[in-house]
Amino acid sequence: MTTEYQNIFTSVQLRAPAYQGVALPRGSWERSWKPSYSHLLGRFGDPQVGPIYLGWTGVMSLAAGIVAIEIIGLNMLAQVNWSPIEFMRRLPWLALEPPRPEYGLTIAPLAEGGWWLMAGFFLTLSIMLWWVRVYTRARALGMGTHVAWAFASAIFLYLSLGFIRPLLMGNFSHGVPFGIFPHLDWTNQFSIDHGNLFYNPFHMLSIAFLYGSALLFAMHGATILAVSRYGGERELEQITDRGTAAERAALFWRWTMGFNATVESIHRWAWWCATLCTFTGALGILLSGTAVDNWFEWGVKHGLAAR
Ligand code: 07D
Ligand code: 07D
Repeated sequence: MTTEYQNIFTSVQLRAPAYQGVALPRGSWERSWKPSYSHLLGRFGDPQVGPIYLGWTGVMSLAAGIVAIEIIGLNMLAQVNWSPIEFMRRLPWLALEPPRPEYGLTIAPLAEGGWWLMAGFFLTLSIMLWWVRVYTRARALGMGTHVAWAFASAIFLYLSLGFIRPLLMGNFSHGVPFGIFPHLDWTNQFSIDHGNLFYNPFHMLSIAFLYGSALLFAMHGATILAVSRYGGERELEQITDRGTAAERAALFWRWTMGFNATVESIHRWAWWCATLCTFTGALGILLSGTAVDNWFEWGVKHGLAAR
């Protein structure tokens, strides 16, 4: 019996002299961490670990992130009387809540929402600095900044939920609590408060892009794995010379549905689909409670829902 080449689980474990990466522009930091190889990591991705580029924005982002997690964690720990066991046991239900409505957009006392404001500030700082890092690392490598703009779309949703919409509503109490299940309760309550989010057309669009992203990723991942026996995963070569793998992948879809993406366009579809998921989502959130109070009533008015 011959063994078929299957690669849903089989990974290629490359072992070549450790690659340091291209030369960096003047003014850059040295890359740290002597490269090593990990078989375990090689099962998920590239087995070479390191070097890593730290840089100011990376270090500051991590520092701000640690401060945010520290504030959230210590507040949660205080709620369980500083008991580490209770903290672990009740972690999924613990929360650092935003200020109560009477504080509006003012700075609430620490124990009454002030810590939430501070954690939000440091988390946002951390995320923004990480964005700068993503942007500048791409530039330093002479790449496009596509990753940074996709990330910016997710940040736009995060900021809409926790900062921009509360500002528009004139009250920080509209922000999202920091907590695992509490943020789900908040999400559920948001839908109830605005008369069923399903009738928000931007929630619909966001869902379509979310499902679309999953579908595209499944199709693309499967297609490339299916032609990797012909070198299909070597994308650069496949773009400049379609060769047998990309040709087959294209033919498969042309024969299956009459039309096919190209090796290049599939990534454009993926980028738009994923980026628009969070972008349309953010628009839907910003409109809720500001322009439209109740999406079900809005749906009735516009012929989407019947009473
Ligand atoms: C797999 C990449 C890795 C990232 C991971 C998340 C933290 C939070 C903080 C204990 C796909 C790391 C988690 C750092 C720890 C504390 C205080 C990304 C991958 C593994 N949510 N949400 C989750 C966040 C919102 C919703 C899980 C963040 C909105 C629903 C996780 C944000 C709304 C469900 C989580 C955020 C909402 C979840 C898994 C920020 C509407 C789930 C996430 C910063 C969009 C699912 C118990 C995941 C779950 C879930 C994190 C915002 C809805 C804890 C950081 C306010 C309905 N969310 N979420 O895998 O199991 O993402 O919850 O905006 O069912 Mg959420
Ligand atoms: C949260 C972007 C911000 C994250 C950032 C990451 C860290 C951690 C750590 C690396 C996810 C920061 C990361 C800090 C780093 C490590 C370890 C993206 C985020 C910057 N909904 N719904 C959506 C569905 C219902 C509700 C979007 C489905 C109900 C609310 C999505 C259903 C009610 C909101 C979606 C469903 C409700 C949403 C999110 C089905 C609740 C939002 C897209 C089948 C009962 C959000 C316009 C996303 C939105 C949102 C799907 C049902 C409420 C498409 C499939 C009716 C309040 N819902 N939903 O990418 O944009 O999130 O709405 O029932 O705010 Mg919904």
